[in-house]
Amino acid sequence: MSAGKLPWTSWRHVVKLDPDRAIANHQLEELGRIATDAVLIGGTQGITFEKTADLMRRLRIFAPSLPVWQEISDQSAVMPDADGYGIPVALNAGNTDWLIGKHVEAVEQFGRIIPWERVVTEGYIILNPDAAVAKLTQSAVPQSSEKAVAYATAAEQIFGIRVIYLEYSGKYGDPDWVRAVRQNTNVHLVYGGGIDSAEKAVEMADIADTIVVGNALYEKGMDVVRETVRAVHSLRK
Ligand code: 1GP
Repeated sequence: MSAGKLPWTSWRHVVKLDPDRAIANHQLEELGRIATDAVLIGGTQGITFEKTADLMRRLRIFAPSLPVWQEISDQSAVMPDADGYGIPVALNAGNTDWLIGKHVEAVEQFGRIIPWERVVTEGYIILNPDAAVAKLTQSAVPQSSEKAVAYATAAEQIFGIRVIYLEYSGKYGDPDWVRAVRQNTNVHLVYGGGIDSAEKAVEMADIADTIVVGNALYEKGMDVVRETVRAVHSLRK
């Protein structure tokens, strides 16, 4: 964000919806009733304009009160009517396209029409070497929590990034690593990966500012979302 309060700051529980995966209208309706704080539309593979537009349109119809943000991974699928945009910067990408290359291309092409006041930079640290995003970005996955902290500190202090996303996508992460980053930075800390129960949600939400639930919704259904939202909101922070 260019100025003011980051919308992220009040979000404790976010659901990530992948346009490449099927979700029924009644599930979106249910999602609207469960008090998750926001929906983030994003994914790594198979993202097209058509699939993203369909999901966006149905969210507006069936869950009209939910804030819908889009995490942009492909500039051909940008939704003009999203409430805001997360721009991932893959801090540990081996392929610099995902660190700055694609961002420069997008600015060259769309710079004058990008609503910067609705854009948040997400400094991703990819921590699961088996995740699709690790392969796509050819990530150098940190081998120690000290290295993960160094990435986060460099992002915060050198690059001025205010949101760090610890991405374990598909795998439950190590709370000690998340805690180490928490204790050594003042960023808004987002955790995502493998949250499929109230216990895991509480454990990570107790450390991070925002937790993201993705895969479990598709694998286990809406009960997981309900259970994790309730668990997170029972914590004081
Ligand atoms: C993925 O961090 C999110 O980008 C959530 O991870 O799909 O493992 O829940 P899961």
